[in-house]
Amino acid sequence: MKVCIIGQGYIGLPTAVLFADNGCEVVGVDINPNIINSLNSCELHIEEPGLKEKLELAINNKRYSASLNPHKSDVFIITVPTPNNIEDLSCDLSYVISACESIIPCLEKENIVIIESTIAPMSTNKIIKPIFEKAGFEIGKDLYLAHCPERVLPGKIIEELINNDRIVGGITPRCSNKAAEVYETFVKGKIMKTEAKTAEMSKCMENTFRDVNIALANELTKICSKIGVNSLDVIELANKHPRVNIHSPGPGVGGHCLAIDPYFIYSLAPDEAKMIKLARDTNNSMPKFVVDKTKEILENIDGIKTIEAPKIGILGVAYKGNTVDTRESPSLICIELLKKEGFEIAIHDPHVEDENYCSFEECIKDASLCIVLSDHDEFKNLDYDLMKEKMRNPIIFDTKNIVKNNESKDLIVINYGNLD
Ligand code: SAJ
Repeated sequence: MKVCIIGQGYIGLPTAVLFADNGCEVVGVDINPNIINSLNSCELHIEEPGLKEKLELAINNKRYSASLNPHKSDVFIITVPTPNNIEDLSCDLSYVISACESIIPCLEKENIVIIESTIAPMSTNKIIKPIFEKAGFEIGKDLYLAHCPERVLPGKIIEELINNDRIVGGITPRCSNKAAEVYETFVKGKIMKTEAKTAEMSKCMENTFRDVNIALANELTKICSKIGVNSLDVIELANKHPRVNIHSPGPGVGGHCLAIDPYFIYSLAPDEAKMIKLARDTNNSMPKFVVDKTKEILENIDGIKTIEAPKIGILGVAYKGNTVDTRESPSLICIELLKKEGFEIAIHDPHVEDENYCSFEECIKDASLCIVLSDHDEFKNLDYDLMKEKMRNPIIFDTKNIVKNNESKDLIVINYGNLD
């Protein structure tokens, strides 16, 4: 089977190498020439366990190549980003639309087109289907179109692509059957067939469910910090109940999924989607909460008023642990707010390269406080001795609850459990 995958990011690239790994001839297409050049030289632009080895194998076996243009294939899979439209936060389909238009010259009868990008409910029927009809195809008769949302967690993408159950939403039942056969190539989970609009809503709702649950944990933390209860203990104990699963509070919700997709539903029915919007607002309020708590912590340090602009060391800008991805990262908003408050800011992230970021040692040097904002493995066991030696005031504010309990009285670790 020949497979052409448009978009070689977090989803498109791992999907491409898995098809190649299972005997398919794969072309990975991207509009970014730098990505194409690096992929053809076997270099990754994203960080994902197990991906590099699979890419090397696919290139050596001549089953994978990257290209700026689509090639004739049996199957076309679209994995491009879908941001929010600025005005109303609805789903911006412009990358999906241009990806669909780009494959039209390569399309032949009996081809299968699959949209994996997360899209608002009704998009496949109302916007994507007409693009192919205009090009002369009859969907379900001579071209098969389906929405099959990706559902994998960055950091576990390869494992989850293979083992997760898969939703396949065809425009017609025949479209669903054709798309299901494609995924049978490597998917070990169940392949569940449905309509395109049901698949679209299911995917948006999965991410909304997680966002709402994180908002509940964040709200709990705010309440507990106000009345003097340890919110982390509350979560640990409440989660011992067999039907309770309170999520983890943090500095906010980032990434290209949870911070974006709930708005796709909200913009379609703003009067009804009240809880969904409130959860977004609550999670968006967390960077300000972090900054307010930072100010309170600093106010309690002796002699802090004599420093004009106290230095704060920021540990982590990635939206979550062990990734290079900073899209929608709450850490970036915390940094902006802290700068506006007049603090001197130094930033360190062992995964994210940026000329403005510095080494761990430089970051902590003379700092009155270090704030952990990403749950990278490197931050779980920090060099406490170095911190005690280099920091002006050895205090860590751990917003991700990952810093190991520190026995030493000379270094203070504050997390969401002991904020009061
Ligand atoms: N977060 C919390 N508390 C938690 C869990 C996460 O604050 O208890 C934060 C993270 O730090 C991060 C954000 O939420 O900033 C999102 O991280 P995540 O690990 O929850 O999810 P993503 O965005 O990396 O991946 C999600 C997944 N969706 C669900 O788990 C329902 C993944 O399965 C989807 O495929 C992916 O979105 C996507 O592409 O849509």
